[in-house]
Amino acid sequence: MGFMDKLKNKFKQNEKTEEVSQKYQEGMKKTRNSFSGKLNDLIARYRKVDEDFFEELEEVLITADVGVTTVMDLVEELRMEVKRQNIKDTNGIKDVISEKLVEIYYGDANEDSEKLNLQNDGLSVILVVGVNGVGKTTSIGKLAHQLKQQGKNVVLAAGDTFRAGAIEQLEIWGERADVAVIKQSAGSDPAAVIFDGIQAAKSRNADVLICDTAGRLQNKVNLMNELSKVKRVIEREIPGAPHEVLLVLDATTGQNALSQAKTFSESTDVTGIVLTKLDGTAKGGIVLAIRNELNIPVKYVGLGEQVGDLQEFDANAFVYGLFADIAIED
Ligand SMILES: Nc1nc2c(ncn2[C@@H]2O[C@H](COP(=O)(O)OP(=O)(O)O)[C@@H](O)[C@H]2O)c(=O)[nH]1
Ligand SMILES: [Mg+2]
Repeated sequence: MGFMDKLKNKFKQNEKTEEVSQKYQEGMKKTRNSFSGKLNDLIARYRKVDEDFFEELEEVLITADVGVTTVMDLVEELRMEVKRQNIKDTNGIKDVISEKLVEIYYGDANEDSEKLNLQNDGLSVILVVGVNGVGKTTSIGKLAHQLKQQGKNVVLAAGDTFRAGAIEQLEIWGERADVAVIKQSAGSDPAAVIFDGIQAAKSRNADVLICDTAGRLQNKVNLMNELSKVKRVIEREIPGAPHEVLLVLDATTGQNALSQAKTFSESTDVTGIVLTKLDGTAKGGIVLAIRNELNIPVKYVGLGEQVGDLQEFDANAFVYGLFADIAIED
């Protein structure tokens, strides 16, 4: 049985994973159409797996934003695997590619590395950072909704006091998810809002506090200082917190997202990535580049604008979403 069939069976085994796999297939339509189209074309033209095939494959992967370093690693692995399995024609190659993509995603990490790090007991604090417009507030809203549905007591802190309408936007999500939103007036000190949020979360015996922040990149030094201050307040109030610092990146910005990740991780300990708008790009390979080149796990992906479109990242569902049409053809 090929790798894609194995994945399909795995999803079929329980309704929940089948549903998740469906979400990925829909959300990754653009990437799949572009990537699979090119790959099919390559396979049809070459038939034989040779050095020219690998070179063109490298190009296809780089066009999908997989990232040069990751592509080199991947194709090297493929060369060895093809030799090991004595694969001569391009027919069997898709299964090998999909399997290697999953392998290269996880590297030495285990499959639980994407799970949100929440305390079993007491308050967990999640700090959400990222530049303007990447989808921080939206993702916080979606996440709050999911956690609430899991029976958790959630509080949100409106730490973006800078952007016009940011507080109201978070309040709308708060109403939708039926969770409390702690705020001050626009322009106030974000660290003071987060401080209030912590006190409110404590007095309400909340399980999770999610902190929104501003993301003006025009003044990088200021932004990083502000985030450090917010983080210090959290650390001081709750030992061991924040339990997660989630960096939100917009998948449609491609390699730019990668450089944002570098900037942020230089000044804050980013514990996980939320990669939004995967549905809006044909270059979803960026997930692999982020994981492999930054060594930060992608914890969530945004596959659309609806509440249910924020999904825990799952490399198997991702790769299946990338190849699903091909697998059905086969
Ligand atoms: N298609 C799509 N749009 C998204 C996704 N996540 C966020 N958005 C949209 O991106 C825009 C900016 O989001 P917002 O949460 O305000 O970004 P923030 O400035 O980082 O807080 C909004 O119009 C969102 O609806 C996603 O996964 N898919
Ligand atoms: Mg916002």
